[in-house]
Amino acid sequence: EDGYDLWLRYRPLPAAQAPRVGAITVKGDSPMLQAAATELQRGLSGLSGTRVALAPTAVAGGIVVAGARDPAVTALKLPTAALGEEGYLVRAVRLSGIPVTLVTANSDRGLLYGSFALLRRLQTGSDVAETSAPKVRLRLLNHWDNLDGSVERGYAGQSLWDWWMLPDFADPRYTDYARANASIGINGTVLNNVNASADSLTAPYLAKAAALADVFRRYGIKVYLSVRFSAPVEIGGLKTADPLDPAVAAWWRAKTDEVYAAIPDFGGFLVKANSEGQPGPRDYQRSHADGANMLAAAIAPHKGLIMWRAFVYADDNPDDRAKQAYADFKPLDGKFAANVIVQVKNGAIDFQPREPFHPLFGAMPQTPLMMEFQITKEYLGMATHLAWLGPMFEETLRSDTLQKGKGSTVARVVDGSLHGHALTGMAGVANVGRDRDWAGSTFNQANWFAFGRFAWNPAADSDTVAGEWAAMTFGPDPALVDKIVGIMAGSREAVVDYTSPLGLTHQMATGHHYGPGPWVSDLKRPEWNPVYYARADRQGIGFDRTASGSNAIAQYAPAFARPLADPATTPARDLLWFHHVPWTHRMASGRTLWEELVTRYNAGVTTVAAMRRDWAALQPQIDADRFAKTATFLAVQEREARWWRDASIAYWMSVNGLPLPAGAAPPAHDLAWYKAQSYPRAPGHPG
Ligand code: BDP
Repeated sequence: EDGYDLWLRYRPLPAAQAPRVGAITVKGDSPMLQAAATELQRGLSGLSGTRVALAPTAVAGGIVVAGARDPAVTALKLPTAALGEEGYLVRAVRLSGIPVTLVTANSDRGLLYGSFALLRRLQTGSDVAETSAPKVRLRLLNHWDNLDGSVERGYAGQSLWDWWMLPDFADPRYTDYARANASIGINGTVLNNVNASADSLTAPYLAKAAALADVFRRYGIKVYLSVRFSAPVEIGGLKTADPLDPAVAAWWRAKTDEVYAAIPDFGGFLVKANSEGQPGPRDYQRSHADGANMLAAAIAPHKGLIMWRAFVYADDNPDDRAKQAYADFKPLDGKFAANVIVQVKNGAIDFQPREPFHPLFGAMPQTPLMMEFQITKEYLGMATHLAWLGPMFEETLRSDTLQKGKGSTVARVVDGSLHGHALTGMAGVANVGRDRDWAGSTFNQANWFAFGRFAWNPAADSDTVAGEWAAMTFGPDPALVDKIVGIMAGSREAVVDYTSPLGLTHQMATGHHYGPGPWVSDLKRPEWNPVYYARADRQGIGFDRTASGSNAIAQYAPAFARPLADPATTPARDLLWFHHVPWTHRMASGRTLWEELVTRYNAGVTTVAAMRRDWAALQPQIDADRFAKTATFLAVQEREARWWRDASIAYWMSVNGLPLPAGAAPPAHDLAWYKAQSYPRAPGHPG
């Protein structure tokens, strides 16, 4: 058990639960249906412990995969219209008189998803009946993979894509990657880093991307590329990339035609422009809409899409970093072409362990917005720390923007229902690489799984998703699943607590973002420094985003902003995100802010220690390799949670001059020791 099989392990179920399947009948032989048949055979044979045969016609007690237009299925008058293009229905029926489990859908893709759903239901010991359709149209992984094989913010080894050997050799692993994605409904993948090299648009690299598309197609996965805005200059020989220059537009039209000649079902382009040094339309005094619309016009004849990122903050803009994306994009509402979707990170800064939802959600009613979550744990302990992100996805998606009254949740912005958009999407920055276990740790696999489940249904429930994953990954024993879900449930909150409690943010060390660095103040741009975010001095701590400060709260709906104007009505978890308060500020708990802060740091450490104990108790029930690796990682995490806590407390004491609250353990070392820690060649860090 090295984790390679992910949640598609298909180990024999206990006799009482093992499926007894007559045979599998798949009506149709498209490549996608062949993929469904192969998966069902593999899964059912594994779960039942005996080889299950494929049969041309339905047998009693068998499984039948058949489209909704199949006459035998039509005769059943099932509610298939509501399934749309990608949904499925799984149900026990009598098909032409024969009792079978039917998987039906309006498309081959729906049948593939239904087949995976049936397997999931069996793996989790659930009743097989299920009807489901995705609420979001684009469910995409974003790979931050470079053409040299490195992965920006990747902690699971080199890129999966062997660009050197492509297009000739398609590693069998690409198929397993596609299977895993299809099993959770992911229907597209952006192959390369948003900090893109123009080379990915040259003929040799398009041929390589086409070879990947050929593998992914039968799993319903479309290929997309990140593009560099200045590509017309870098690989096209033009003097400018000005989006309003006709020669530039013509170059992109020709390039797009070339892309579609290589990949007829290509999905579209993802663009990071005028952000962190990337080129973009602002270089030519044009707006983000000018840039996006020029690309949109080039790709529209092919029915392709432009995903334009809103992750922008400028080095010459002295305003609060948290306000800058809204300031740039809100005025462009209604100005984007119909095939543009604006991709917005979950929070306004940058994938921190906790951020309030991004103020753009709900604020651009005329523009489709897609969610961007980070699955790879850049700021949450990289590969080693166990941080289950389900609660983070859930917290953001359930946040009520109040933009159209109560119930205007971020989930309803993302699924398009709030403002009536059909173009909807969710992107997750991938956490996979060439490590045998794909994600660097067993529990990181859960975050990939969760992303797919939440993209399918933004109203999903974190504990339920954790339970599914745990049953599929470790076996369906309910007692075991409960314990694993228990370990996962509080893990992200623990990371928040030991790194950045009570709304603190961006407190990590420079560059690689691993380990504590609250003292860092010497970086070129003010908003790259942790001290910019904490604003701590002898009197108090926190970033004033009310009217007396940056007034970032005014970017939210008035009803949402109102309670945030006052520390007393601001949720404790976001206090220092919105307010600068005295160390002596009295919290609802009765403790002073300083006491509360130290309490939270400690709570983070205590939770990790408990997770570690709970995991140790599961040893008899978990296979040796996966048990041992997780146990080791939890030991690392406990050590590093203490390090984060102690370094942070030592630093705050140097700033506030206060004694340690009664009962708190003093830091293990002095501040100088923490400041002196180095991180030789930490992974995932560009440059
Ligand atoms: C930040 C990462 C950086 C990415 C950037 C982005 O540190 O490596 O390039 O986000 O999303 O979180 O573009």
